[in-house]
Order: sequence, then structure tokens, then C-alpha cells
Amino acid sequence: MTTYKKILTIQDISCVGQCSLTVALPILSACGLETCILPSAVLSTHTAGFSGYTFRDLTEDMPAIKNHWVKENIQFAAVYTGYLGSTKQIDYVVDIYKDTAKENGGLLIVDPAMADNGKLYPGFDEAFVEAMKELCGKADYVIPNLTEACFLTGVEYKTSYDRAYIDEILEKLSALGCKNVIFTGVSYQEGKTGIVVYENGQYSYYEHDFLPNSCHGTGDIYASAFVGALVRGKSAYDAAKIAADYTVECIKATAEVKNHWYGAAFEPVLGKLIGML
Ligand code: PXL
Repeated sequence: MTTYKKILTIQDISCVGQCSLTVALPILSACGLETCILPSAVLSTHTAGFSGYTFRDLTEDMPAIKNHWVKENIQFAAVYTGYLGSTKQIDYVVDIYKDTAKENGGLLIVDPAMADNGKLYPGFDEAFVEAMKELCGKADYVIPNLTEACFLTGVEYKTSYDRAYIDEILEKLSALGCKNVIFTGVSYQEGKTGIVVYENGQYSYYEHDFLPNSCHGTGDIYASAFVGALVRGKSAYDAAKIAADYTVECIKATAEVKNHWYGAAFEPVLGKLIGML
């Protein structure tokens, strides 16, 4: 019973597209955590590859939701944020964390889901990046990909780099206040990729094969599995490794499905994730 913890995840509902809450909720539940949700926005689909999607921003619902939780004395063992719908929402998230988790030692885990392949996602701008820097600076763990880390630190995005380049980014993330960094998609050699775990200033690296058919939504799968394993009591390195191994299984499962371009088939291999915990 002692491992049954309640956590809150704040990210959008993309009704179709296998990302954000439709991924985080099942993965965190499979990890054995009571998973409470706060949708940041509702979209008909995600924004990467579909056109004409609807977008309902739920920023203005957030304060009343939080006030109700505070009145009910609801507290979370961790708050995990993903794709957020507006710059103003980031301030509300800080407030929600403060009132529902921080004072009781709850963790703040931030996936700064805002960019990939050198570019910001549609709808995000410099003001959003600035607000995200503030949020990351308060986090116990941040889980950026290389593009997000570059936007957060002002370092030029490169597709080919060495350890010194990654170290510079890690130092700049620490200067923002990020306590621990789980840096995804760091590749030092052809055919390989991996995760840098930068915990209390100590660098470690888990390398695995790079799969060429990498698909949309794997960042959300990775972050959710990492959070699930970490809150279940794994060390940051072990949680980072479990999440990487599970994400690889998801990419392999997706390759078995014809024309599945918009997300990863994470469901058929959920049992493997459970087995790793
Ligand atoms: O997977 C990140 C993500 C989450 N939510 C929405 C997105 C994206 C990436 O494009 O568009 C709405």
C-alpha cells in the first residue's frame, strides 16, 4: 500500500493523436499511481501534422479548480506538467504546485513540451519560452529534448555535437535553477541515441540503439514513463532507463502498424512497462 501515491498531471487533451493526457493517464495508471488530471486545453487533434484543429484554452478554469482542491485539502505526491496552453497558464501552474504539493514535499516535474527538430510548436513564442524558463527553474526534474534545451538556454541548435556542447547546455539549465535534468535524445554517435541524467551536478548517460522510424508522441510517452517509475521509487537513472527501454518498445510496436504516422502504439506494450517496475 505504501507505494500507492496520488499525482497530478497538467497537459492538454488532444482528442485524437496519442499524445499528452491520452498517453500520460494510461501510462501513469499502469505504473500504479492514482492519476489526477488538469487539462490545459482541449484540441481536436495535436498540432503536428494535422491542419484545421480546434483549440479550447482552459486557462481561466484553472484558479477555480485549484481553489476547490485547496478547500478539499487535496495534496499530490508530484505535479507533472507537459504541453501547456498559454503563457498565463504557466503562472497558474506555479501556484497550483505551491498550494497542492510543494509544502508537503511533493515533486515538480516539468516536461517543457514546446518544440522539436529545431522549431517551436505552432502557437508558441518567445514570451512562452521565457515563462517556461521560470517554471523549469522551480522544478525538481526537467525533461527537455535537445530543441527545448536550446530554446531554454539560448544555445544554438545543432544536429551534430560533442560532450562539451551538451555540458554547456547542462550548465546553463542549472543556472536557470533546474535541479535535475533528464535530457532526452542525446546522440554522440551514428545509430545510437540516449538519455543524459544530470542529477545534483553528476552526469550519467544511458545509450541505446537509434530507431529510424521514430514517431510523434514519443516525448510524452518517455516523460510519462519516467515520472511513473520515479514516483514509484526508482532512482532517476533507473527511471530514465526504464522509460527509454519502454519508448523503444513503443517505436518497435508502431512499426508493425501500417500508416500509423500521428502517434506511437504504446498500448500493446504497456505490459512490458509494468514488468520493468
Ligand atoms: O507531444 C507534444 C504535444 C502535446 N500536445 C499538443 C501537441 C504536441 C506536439 O506537437 O501539438 C497539442
